[in-house]
Amino acid sequence: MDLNRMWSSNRPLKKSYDAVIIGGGVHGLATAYYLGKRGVRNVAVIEKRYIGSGASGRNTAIVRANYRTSEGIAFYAESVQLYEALSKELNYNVMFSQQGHLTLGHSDRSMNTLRERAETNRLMGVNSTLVGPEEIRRMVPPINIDHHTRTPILGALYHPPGGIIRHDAVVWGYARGADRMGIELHPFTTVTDIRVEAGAVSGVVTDRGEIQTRAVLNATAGYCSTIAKMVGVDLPIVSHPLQALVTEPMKPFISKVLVSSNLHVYISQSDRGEFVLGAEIDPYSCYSTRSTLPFLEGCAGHALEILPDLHKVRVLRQWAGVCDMTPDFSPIIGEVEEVKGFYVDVGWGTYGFKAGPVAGYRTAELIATGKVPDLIKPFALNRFHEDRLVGEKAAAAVSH
Ligand code: PYC
Repeated sequence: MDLNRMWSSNRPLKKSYDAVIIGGGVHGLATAYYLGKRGVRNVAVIEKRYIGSGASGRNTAIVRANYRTSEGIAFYAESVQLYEALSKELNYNVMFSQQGHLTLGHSDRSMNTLRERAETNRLMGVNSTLVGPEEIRRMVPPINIDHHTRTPILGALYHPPGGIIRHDAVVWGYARGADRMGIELHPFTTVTDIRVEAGAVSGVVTDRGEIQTRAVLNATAGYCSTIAKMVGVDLPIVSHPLQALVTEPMKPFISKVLVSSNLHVYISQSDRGEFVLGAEIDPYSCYSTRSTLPFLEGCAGHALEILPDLHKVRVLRQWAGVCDMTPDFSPIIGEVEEVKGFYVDVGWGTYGFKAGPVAGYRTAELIATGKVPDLIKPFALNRFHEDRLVGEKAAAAVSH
């Protein structure tokens, strides 16, 4: 009997698949799931560790679509729509709590940026408005709107559809859904090389044997450059740690996601009552996922400027993940021009989890049909050679 209740385990690797997905996080699993729904089911998902062990299990589970560029807004808006329907789609409760998302501005400069985002969001049909300090306090009574602080709150970008989700449930739901369609999940399997013949992918070498395939998707986070190098492709990516922490659980205290565009801190309260906090990426590039005391001090200090009543709440746990940053703070999605059959869904910086459904849905469409969906065209790798950047830095408030 298979003791793993969610999906089949310990399957042998087959000699060939129609597609091999490297990375068993939300992006790889969502792509597998939507490939399955399109009838492409001879697919293997290869994951180096356990399912959901990378960025998918390390993020702070914020979902929103209030980006800056028309390309980014359209893309994330579809992701929010897919998230809204996901519990029903997967028949698995992903606990999407659309409680609303406030990006606080503490300077004229940041208020101008938030105003520009509100306008562009509305033009693209995404619900975002600017609100003032009194309205913010009505929504979040414990917030400190005192004007005499170092970083007074001048206003906020309010995005009602934004919220938080149970990130493990999303991963498990997609994994279970893919498994039920016959797609194979292979955790604890390491890809050591990718075979290329006459400019096209021909196979994948793993520590459990070699597989033939004509389609490989690099859906990894943290190590996407290492995988891309296996086919001779250099990605314009620098990896940085991103840290987070969770406190002991409290009674319901805030019912909105709070993000500060100047202090680079974000705070939400989970359904269990814990406060989940994070900060900007660490200022150095490395692959370490060790937690640090300076992060704890800085993040707690910034959070207390916004919510002083948290001062006696105890921190339970810290953790970190690795974020792949691109020069324009947008992802890289599509088939790589130089190597036929090599697809990437990478460069997700600090904004990957919220994009899992749309990235999976559209990447599956690309692999299954060979046609590039309009929504992912702007994120092709060649934009860096063609001067077509999609600048999202101002809307990725924690990636500076
Ligand atoms: O982009 O909303 C975001 C985010 C929150 C935490 C990390 N990134």
